[in-house]
Amino acid sequence: MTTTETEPTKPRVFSGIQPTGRKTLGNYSGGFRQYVSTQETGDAFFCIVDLHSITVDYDPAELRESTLDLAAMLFATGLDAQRSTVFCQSHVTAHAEAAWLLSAVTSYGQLGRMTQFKEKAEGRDFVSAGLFTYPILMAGDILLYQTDLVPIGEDQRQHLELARDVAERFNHRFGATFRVPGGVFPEIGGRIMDLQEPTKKMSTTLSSEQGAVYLTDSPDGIRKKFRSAVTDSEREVRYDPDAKPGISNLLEIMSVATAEPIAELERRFADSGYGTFKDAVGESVVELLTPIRESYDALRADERELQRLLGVGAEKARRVAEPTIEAMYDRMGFARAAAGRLFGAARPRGL
Ligand code: ATP
Ligand code: LTN
Repeated sequence: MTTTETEPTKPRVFSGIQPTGRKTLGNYSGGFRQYVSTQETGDAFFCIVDLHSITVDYDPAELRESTLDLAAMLFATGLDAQRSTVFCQSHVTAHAEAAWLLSAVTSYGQLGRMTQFKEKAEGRDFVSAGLFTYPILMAGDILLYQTDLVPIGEDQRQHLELARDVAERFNHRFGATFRVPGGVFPEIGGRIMDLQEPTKKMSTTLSSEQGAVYLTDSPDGIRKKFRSAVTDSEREVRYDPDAKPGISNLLEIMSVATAEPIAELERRFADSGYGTFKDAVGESVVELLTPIRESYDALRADERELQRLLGVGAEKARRVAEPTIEAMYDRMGFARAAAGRLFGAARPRGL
């Protein structure tokens, strides 16, 4: 007798990261580090979300460069092109199409409640419509791939919630089309704070030079930033984010860098002054980032190889996104041309 045992399918993993500015230790903690660990367990897609980057003021020449910078950093932090699909959002036109179609099932009121929109719009002379509709594009990114798991930092929780609402509303209105994705958040380091203003998140676009640690900072630059990190007037290394945001942030950072539990770090530094503790945190980050920076420099030097890898990724991504975008058009009632994309294309994965 033959049995046809089907292998359990791996969860589909998807995340996106913007090619703007220099990537920070916060991005490492909530982003890169989680991409590498989820790549081990799932069928993973990582997208350089260049279409998202045009929602705030930007320079076209810089965007081109920082797209390759980010591709090099994704591989330098441990993504393996054999196992993960790394690609650029604008290379797969279904992303822009999905955003428009999903705008029909996205609530204007919910978009207005997004904290990232409010923070980024505040005090600007010009606020683009794209900054407002940004979460719809992100929902499309995720839903096109029938994603199970989305590794992200805490700041993206609200956007993921919106993506889930959009998926459910579409499924309800037009018939089952999307998987409803879940988030993967780090236990420690889901929200790394600014070193100078520890009640605000360390941000690519909003932090000051001294407040953010960049993945390409020099060892001495890193040491200096930690030495001048804002703490409090007590002399106790204790984890208490409400009362001691600066010290708690440093404990989280060191725990991320060394994989040691926070309680153990508290014990180790119980009798040290803040100066000794800050130096130790800085040194642990130097140790974490030095090999990454070296690998980044080597990978970034070969642009053709980076472009080749992104080309391979885009081809795979297009193939995987195609059945979903087709199903979306179909279920929403669009008459499809006989040539080109076929009416009644393959059903999306698992539905
Ligand atoms: P901005 O700071 O301008 O809002 P960003 O750095 O959040 O931009 P991305 O580079 O696209 O935007 O973020 C990539 C990933 O890094 C996301 O999953 C995000 O949640 C995570 N991330 C960003 N900042 C932090 C932080 N301070 N702590 C933990 N995770 C973070
Ligand atoms: N909005 C996210 C970037 C992003 C993303 C995504 C993350 C765009 N599309 C899809 C996860 C899944 C940010 O600002 N960090």
